[in-house]
Amino acid sequence: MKITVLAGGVGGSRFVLGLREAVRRRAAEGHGGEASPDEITVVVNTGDDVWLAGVRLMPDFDSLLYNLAGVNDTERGWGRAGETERVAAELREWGVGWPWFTLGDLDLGTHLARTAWLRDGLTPSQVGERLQQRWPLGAKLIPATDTEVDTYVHVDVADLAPTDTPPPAGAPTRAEMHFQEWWTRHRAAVPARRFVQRNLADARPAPGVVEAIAEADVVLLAPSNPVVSIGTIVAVPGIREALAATSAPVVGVSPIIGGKVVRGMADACLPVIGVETTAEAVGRHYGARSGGGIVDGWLVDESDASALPSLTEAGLVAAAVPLWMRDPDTSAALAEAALGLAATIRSE
Ligand code: FO1
Repeated sequence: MKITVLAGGVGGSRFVLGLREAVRRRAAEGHGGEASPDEITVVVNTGDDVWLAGVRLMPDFDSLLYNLAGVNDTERGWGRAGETERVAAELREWGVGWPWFTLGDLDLGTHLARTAWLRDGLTPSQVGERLQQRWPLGAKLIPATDTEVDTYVHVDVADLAPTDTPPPAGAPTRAEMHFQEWWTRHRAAVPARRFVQRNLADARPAPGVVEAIAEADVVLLAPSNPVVSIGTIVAVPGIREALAATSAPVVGVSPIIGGKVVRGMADACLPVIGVETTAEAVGRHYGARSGGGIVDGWLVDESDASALPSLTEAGLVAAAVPLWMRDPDTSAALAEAALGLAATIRSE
């Protein structure tokens, strides 16, 4: 079975690890009777990507790469295990990069390799192919687009530098910063007024992305941030259309449980696009494909089971299952539940 997942970094990594575990268990039990082994393709968000200290970072891609390779730092939730920061200390002395953003030595190895290959003329997706050859990941990673569609956050100057002296007449009231500064320096605490993706109009799906969606047997939306991870993937011209057109059932997993974000800062992003921080509101936001949306199925946590009738009314095939991913077993169970809902939809 060909399974294609749209995913961001942190929530996405856990879900994809669970999906890989579920696929491995199915293989051990004989693929559920199917001849061909299951294949996982992950379409990865590139909105978090940033140029910093002269190197190109692709945080969500690297999160998935490191997690699937088993070399990720499990405490911090990003970067490499066993990391050191000798170069980062020097960069701080030189005043290069961001003092609040740590580029570890091992991690810099990845960014230097990526930047060297980009300077040799490779595209980001070709760079990604080379990077993932180093470890047997059990899944294929493709960046959503080869165009640099970095997410920028618009904030009010007044929120950024609170002062009681009124700004000089004509001074700008809005400031724009890269998503990574908003997230790592300000911890999303400065109210975002708008998210803007650079070069979006010129962007096209990276090679293999449309095929991965069109030829899939199942398409899954990981429980990633609906605005700055899933939203930024679907905004790439051609990807929403591919989701609408695929014959595969499309099943999404809510990143919100009981009105709270599972991890990350979806609650700082959803209000910006006028969506309530609830499992139901996000499901409606994605919308049923039968009504022009992007999903057929929607998984919510058991604690949100009361939303099922209205989600069904909105045209979604909804189910309530345990959504917390605490370990490989619970993550694999969630992935199985998503595959199970897809099978139900396909059989309807
Ligand atoms: N997140 C932080 O909170 N602080 C950091 O210093 C930091 C450094 C960093 C370096 C490379 C990288 O790939 C990711 C890094 N992250 C850091 C995490 C990053 O902000 C997240 O992975 C996502 O981009 C946001 O979901």
